[in-house]
Amino acid sequence: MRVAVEEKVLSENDKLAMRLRARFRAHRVFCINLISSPGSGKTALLERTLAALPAQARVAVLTGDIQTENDARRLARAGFPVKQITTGGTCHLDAAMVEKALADWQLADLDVLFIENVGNLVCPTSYDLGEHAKIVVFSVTEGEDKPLKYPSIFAIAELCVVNKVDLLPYVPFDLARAIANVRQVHPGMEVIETSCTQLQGLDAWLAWIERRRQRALTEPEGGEPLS
Ligand SMILES: Nc1nc2c(ncn2[C@@H]2O[C@H](COP(=O)(O)OP(=O)(O)OP(=O)(O)O)[C@@H](O)[C@H]2O)c(=O)[nH]1
Ligand SMILES: [Mg+2]
Repeated sequence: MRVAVEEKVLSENDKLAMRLRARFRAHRVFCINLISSPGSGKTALLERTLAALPAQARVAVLTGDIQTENDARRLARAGFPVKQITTGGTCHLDAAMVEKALADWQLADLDVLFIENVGNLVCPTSYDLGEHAKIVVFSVTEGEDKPLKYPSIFAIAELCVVNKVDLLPYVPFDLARAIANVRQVHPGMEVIETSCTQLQGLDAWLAWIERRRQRALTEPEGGEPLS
């Protein structure tokens, strides 16, 4: 019974996600969905990303949280449109929440939409938000075994950002083993090492976004090229 209900909820989500994907395509909006454990640095990475962009960049952020508007407040300082989605207990964002949050935004005004999911390495994995790519952020304080313990998100994400590498001298984290574990779950997965405090790896991250955006514009998955 429980399985049947979950399947129904998921398929309803998939329908809404398809609708969102079509809207992103129609307006040439590149959308990425950042997923990680609580505290890995999703908001910090987005703060650094927004700070690196020119003021005229056409970007916006939806940030999900169970409680509080803290992340939206942090991100709004950069001056781009930011909206908090407070789930009130739900451990992931779903496509209905994203659709509702976008209702009073003009997608035609955007080139990139960042979605910061609720801090959780499990539940957000199953919910399509119509994004082009899921990205997993994995910080060096979490232990190098996490890709093996929570393989689904590492299998489905297109990119793994290993964050907080400035802390490597202070934590027992074997970076080479961690990356090997990522690639055991997802052979060939791209990995970018970042430090949001020491501003390391951010150029590679920004370049990845632009490369992936260009790919989305020219070779959309399962559809006509964006016109
Ligand atoms: N040393 C170090 N600290 C970092 C780095 N990135 C983020 N932090 C710190 O880690 C803590 C959590 O960062 P957040 O950006 O709030 O993490 P988050 O993934 O958005 O957390 P949730 O939204 O609660 O899931 C904050 O105190 C950040 O300042 C980093 O690269 N190095
Ligand atoms: Mg956050």
